[in-house]
Amino acid sequence: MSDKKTLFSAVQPSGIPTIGNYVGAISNFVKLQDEYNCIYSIADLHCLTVRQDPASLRKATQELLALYIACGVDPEKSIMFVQSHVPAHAELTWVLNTMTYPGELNRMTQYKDKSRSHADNVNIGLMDYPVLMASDILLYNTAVVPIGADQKQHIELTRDLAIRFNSRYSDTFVVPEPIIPKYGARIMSLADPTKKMSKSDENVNAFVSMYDDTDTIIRKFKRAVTDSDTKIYFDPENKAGISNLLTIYSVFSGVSIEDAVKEFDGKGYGDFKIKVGEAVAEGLKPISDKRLALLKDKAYLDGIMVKGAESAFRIARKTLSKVYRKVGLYSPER
Ligand code: ATP
Ligand code: LTN
Repeated sequence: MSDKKTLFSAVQPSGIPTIGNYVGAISNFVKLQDEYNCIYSIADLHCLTVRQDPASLRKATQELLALYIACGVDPEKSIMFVQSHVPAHAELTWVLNTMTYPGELNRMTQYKDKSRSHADNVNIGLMDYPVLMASDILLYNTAVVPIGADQKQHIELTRDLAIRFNSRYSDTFVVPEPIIPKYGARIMSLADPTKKMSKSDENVNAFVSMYDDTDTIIRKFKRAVTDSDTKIYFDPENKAGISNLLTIYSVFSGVSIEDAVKEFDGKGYGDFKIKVGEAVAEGLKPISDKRLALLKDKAYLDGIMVKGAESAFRIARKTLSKVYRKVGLYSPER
């Protein structure tokens, strides 16, 4: 291992990733690959907190690995692995559970939101979700975690748990920092720009998925909810819909928000929406092509998964052994 700092992040294979996941997280996974030792996980255990169709979950797990690679995560540079392939994640969760208070978990925004949207299945795992996420991060001596804005609260809990453990026992965990992009940390729903774009939204017009084709993408942008004004400028508070489209356009076209505002000065909303759709479709096309090609080579993807799990396992096991020893779990001489 080099002397670069470690970066860890993950996405749940809980459905088809959206351009929100791409802009807020995956595109930054690619950009940060040279600066850090990167470890990217597919958080399948987290998915179980919401009811899943088993066959779809298995398929989404393989597809997410293909998507990481298609977006530019390089298996020669970064470790990619499936969370459930490394048992230390669940094991460290148990230890950290004994140091986490119910009040810390039931005030989490995501827990409150998901308890509302999955009222028929408010399970202990849903509440414990942030402790599993803290374990993911802390096992790898992680310095930085690139995430969208919605996950910031979970990183704060991770930091609290690391500090609590370090002060109760002795210095063990690195206390991680979040990396949240300046623009695009919270891509909003196309149907309701006051809500986060989410892959589990039941309205398919609310999100653009990473697997949508060009016609679907353009149609969804044409229907995007904006406002009754006619001017195009960046003001997330008063013009949430237009500002969201400007952010998406900026990320996909590589033009700054200021330049995009100039480019669309005096143009109508209709033309603007089509241009945003075209920029997104153009950006996603090579990713789609590569993803589909990768999915034809299951042996290649499985090979990367196995290799990734082995590398992750080695690092995670070391941290877990240290933790077990420090809390007083006895280990016999072998
Ligand atoms: P679900 O809708 O199933 O709860 P999710 O998309 O919110 O899932 P993940 O798949 O685990 O959750 O998200 C992976 C990463 O994508 C996280 O870093 C998250 O912050 C980021 N992300 C999710 N939605 C957005 C969004 N609308 N804008 C920016 N980043 C996002
Ligand atoms: N909870 C995250 C996904 C996730 C994650 C992580 C992100 C699971 N483990 C560790 C960063 C680091 C989400 O975005 N919903």
